[in-house]
Amino acid sequence: MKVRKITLREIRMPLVTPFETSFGRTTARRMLLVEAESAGVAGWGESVAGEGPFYAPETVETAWHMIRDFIWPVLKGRDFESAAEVWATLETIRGHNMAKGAVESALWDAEAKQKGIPLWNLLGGVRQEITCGVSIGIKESLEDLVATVERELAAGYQRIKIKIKPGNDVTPVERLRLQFPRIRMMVDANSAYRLQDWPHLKRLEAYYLMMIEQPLGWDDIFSHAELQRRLDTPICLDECIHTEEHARAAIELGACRIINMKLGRVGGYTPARRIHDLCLSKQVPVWCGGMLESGIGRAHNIALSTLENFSLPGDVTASRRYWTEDIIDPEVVITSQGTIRVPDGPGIGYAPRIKRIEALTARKDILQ
Ligand code: OSB
Ligand code: MG
Repeated sequence: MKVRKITLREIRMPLVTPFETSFGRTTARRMLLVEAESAGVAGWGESVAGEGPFYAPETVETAWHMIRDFIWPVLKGRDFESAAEVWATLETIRGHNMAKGAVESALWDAEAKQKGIPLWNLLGGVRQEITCGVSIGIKESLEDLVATVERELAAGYQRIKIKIKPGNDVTPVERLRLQFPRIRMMVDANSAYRLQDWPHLKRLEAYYLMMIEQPLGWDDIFSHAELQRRLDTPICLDECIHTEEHARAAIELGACRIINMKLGRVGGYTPARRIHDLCLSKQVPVWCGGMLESGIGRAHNIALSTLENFSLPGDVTASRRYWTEDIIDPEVVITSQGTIRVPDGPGIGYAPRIKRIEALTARKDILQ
């Protein structure tokens, strides 16, 4: 597969409701979409880089720069046997996984479309229905939080994750546990605590959490190992895992017992599958995280979630939780059982709504 042309678009979409984490509040998303053309077929990818460097170092702006000035020059004119070869050719570029992941995933979509098969199939997925949980941002009040959880449970979602930060942790967790004694529940701190906070984090253990996601420093695997030794609740790492080497270090050091997988954070399907296989061999479950994606990124998360070791509900949810109108057709919907049925069509299996995408486009660049 020769990559003839890449179209970059930055689109802007307001969120249905603001999303607050320990690192900030998001009211609208700017996202970079990649349309990669190969043999007359268009593959689509989405960079999950944020507006600012607050979850990870990359931003929309750095991803744009990397794709235009470094990734495209490497890919231009190359002829690949398959998308599985793309990631290795980008290895000379250090880091910038979200930029790489956007392009790499678009080429996987293109390859699946060329072969006329669903992307999940090309990836080696094993299921056609994935289980879903929700990630709930920090709320103004406990009443608001309880009402939100009630609504998500009524919609069918199988597990509830709430964002926490110092000063807003034990109280909401206790309140939810009292109200919902039997639900599957977890928390995500997005690196808001230090190791010396461990006695405070230990108080969360009274509430039967499935896991505590990324409590400590975004790049601090070692301290998570220290913390995991002091906790019975499994730690799940998100921000810390950017490479297969990080995953290996985290598992061997005992820094986590579960890994949150994000295509963008690790740089595409090739590294994601390697980390997946490593975790499978070490009996470490993985689940698919989310980054407030548009339908394009959502579709990729659905395909990724079909791999064997995605054995816990992910943060992959219906389009309408975030967008009044998504950019794919059909939109992502969940069943009353809290699952998403994986589409059967070629590639990602959802059609980009080109007119709507163009209407939302704030800037565009064609690389050829
Ligand atoms: O830490 O998982 C995270 C959103 C933005 C940045 C980081 C995270 C999140 C979420 C939202 O938790 C997951 C979703 O897309 O629903
Ligand atoms: Mg997280």
